[in-house]
Amino acid sequence: MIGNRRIALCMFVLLAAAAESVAAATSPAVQASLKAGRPFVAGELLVQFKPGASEAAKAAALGRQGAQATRTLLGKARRKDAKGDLVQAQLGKGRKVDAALLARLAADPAVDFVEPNWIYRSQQSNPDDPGLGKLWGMQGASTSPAHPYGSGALAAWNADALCSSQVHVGIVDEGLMTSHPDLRANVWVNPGEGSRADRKDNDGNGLVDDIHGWDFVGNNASVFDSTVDDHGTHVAGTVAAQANNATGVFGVCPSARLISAKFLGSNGGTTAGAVQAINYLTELKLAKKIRLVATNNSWGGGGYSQALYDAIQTAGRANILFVAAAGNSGSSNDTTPSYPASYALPNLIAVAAIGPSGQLAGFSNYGPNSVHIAAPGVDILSSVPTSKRAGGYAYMSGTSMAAPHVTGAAALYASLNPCASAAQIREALLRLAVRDPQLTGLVQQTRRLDASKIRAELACAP
Ligand SMILES: [Ca+2]
Ligand SMILES: [Ca+2]
Ligand SMILES: [Ca+2]
Ligand SMILES: [Ca+2]
Repeated sequence: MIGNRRIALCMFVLLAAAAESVAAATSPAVQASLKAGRPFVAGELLVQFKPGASEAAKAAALGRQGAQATRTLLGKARRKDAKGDLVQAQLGKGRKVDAALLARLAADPAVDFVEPNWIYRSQQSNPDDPGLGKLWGMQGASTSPAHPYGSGALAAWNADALCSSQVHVGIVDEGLMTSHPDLRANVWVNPGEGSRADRKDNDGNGLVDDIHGWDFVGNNASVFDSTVDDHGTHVAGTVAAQANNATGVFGVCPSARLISAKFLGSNGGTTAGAVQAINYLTELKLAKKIRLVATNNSWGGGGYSQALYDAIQTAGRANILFVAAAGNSGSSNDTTPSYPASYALPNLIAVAAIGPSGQLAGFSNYGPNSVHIAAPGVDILSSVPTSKRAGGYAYMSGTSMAAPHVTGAAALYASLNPCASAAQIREALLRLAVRDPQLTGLVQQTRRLDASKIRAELACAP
């Protein structure tokens, strides 16, 4: 049996656009911004009409795309240049702003150009999530509020080094609460199944209605079943809880898409479940060409398994990083291996937990040869289900909570470096880590996670 180990779990309820194929008519810069997942107001457009376009032609152009003008931002008569009306428009219900819609509208003879209504933030501003002051793991030495041993994810946010919604992460764990108010915007929807269950395996992968992932414990599509999915929901929140939604907390990569591969139930999980869960995610990536860059694996305790080793290695060949909690036995993985953290594979990062003092947590496994990095894992506030329907927040501690800080950082790096391989992401996270003498003899090269310096740095091959 593989049991997810966690300790000191105290509950504190605090508070309750994928780009399609792009036509040439949309500006390449707008396409690139869409692709990068830059935020915009849902359903809103800015439309620049040509100077000669009649009122009827303008209304017809919008109407054909299910849109209507809500106001004129700049009328032709008042303009100093030779352009026509600049209009703000609203899409009808059920329509969304994407590259295809922009291209269709831009191709209309009445239209000069069209773009999303981008959302800007003042630089150096914090997200408005009320939990910010309690998220020591997200703070950094130079942020406000500051925490010297936090991951520095907030500093990356402040520097506009933003997470992309094109990046996907697999949560191999319990299930996760897909309706949680701080997660639901980032829960993956399988494009091959659509958002509505129809009891058909529409994408032909052998799993009926795997809309948000799959439950390998119950062998069914419901990846959230009850409050027993609190650990998976908590881990998911640290990776990618939504930021700047005036709600709760936020994750290290707060726009990344979360795919649930549930294999831990109330009695833990098994090698069979873990292998299926990991292979499911690898197959999804290969079949659907989604940018699934990492899996989070906050579990351990089983014996050595060649089958599990093979599954992780296969994921690596598909450029999926495997982020593993080092274990909560307070022992050395160098002398007593803890699986899966101790599999020596190039796509695996084993993560130890530090507390707010920067010291290794008493429960955390360690190993200067086999544990690669440390990250915040004590008194970590994140999302949980408080009932079948209600989402809340709770503090948890464990290497289970440290690993998702690293997984989120991997997703953030991949957001800013879209051509990075798993090996390059791993190398970058280890290179950018802070060397902390408190971790001497405990963690390889005394590394502690530092997401504050994650930036675009890799060019894509031409
Ligand atoms: Ca399916
Ligand atoms: Ca279906
Ligand atoms: Ca289920
Ligand atoms: Ca939030």
